[in-house]
Amino acid sequence: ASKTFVNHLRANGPCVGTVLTIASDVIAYLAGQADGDFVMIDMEHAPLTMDVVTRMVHAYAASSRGNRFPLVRIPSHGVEWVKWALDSGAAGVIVPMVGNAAEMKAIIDRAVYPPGGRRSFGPLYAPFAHPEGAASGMGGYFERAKRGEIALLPMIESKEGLQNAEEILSLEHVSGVFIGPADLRLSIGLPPAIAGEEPQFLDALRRITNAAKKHGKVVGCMGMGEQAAMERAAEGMDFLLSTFDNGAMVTGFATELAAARKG
Ligand code: 3PY
Ligand code: MG
Repeated sequence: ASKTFVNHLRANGPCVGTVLTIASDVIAYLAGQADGDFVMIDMEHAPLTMDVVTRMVHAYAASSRGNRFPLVRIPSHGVEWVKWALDSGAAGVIVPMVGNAAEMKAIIDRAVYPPGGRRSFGPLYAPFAHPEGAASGMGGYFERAKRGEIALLPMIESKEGLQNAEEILSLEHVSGVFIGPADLRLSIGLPPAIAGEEPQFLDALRRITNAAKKHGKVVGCMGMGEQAAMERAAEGMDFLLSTFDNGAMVTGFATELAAARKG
């Protein structure tokens, strides 16, 4: 099987990854040296420009030698975001707040080359995200895209999305789902948090996970810390976001300073 995010999850899941929020290709490169499976470069809740995101995709791909998967979370469904994020050569795109199949079909249109959709061709920067580099050319990228190797991951994180999870996940070209626990909780009347024990929250997670499994799609969520990661994995999730760049830096500094002070 080829090196795609979905194949990697199938062979190695549950997998863990890092949220990158700092506008830095250096940090993306360093993240690739750690033993994670993927990163989510977050344009939704961090003010990253597509220029730095493109360089972050390339830096992570280079330092992980193409064996790990740079995903980009775009800020909205707009065609510019979908196009630029994919044209970076990212292994996949995560699309926030997908509520129903009609919205998902519009996103598929933007993300998939004809005949499946209407994505425009011109992935000038995509070859730099692959170990063969620019020498692989845009044609190599087109073949990869045609084989369905680029993950398209809608987020289900609202009451509406929950109700329509089955129809969203049944669509061709949808690789799986990424659950946004904080927004999902807000939408069902709970305080925002990335984990919780309320029965209605756990039931919502179960319903989305079951919808994904039923349609043979992968499912992921935030899973910060050992306990949350273990719980989500036990619920059948395939990929978990378990660290943030900013939090990891504070923890790293604090741990080393505390050790030095003791020494
Ligand atoms: C949410 O929890 O709503 C998210 O989008 C997680 O990144
Ligand atoms: Mg969210």
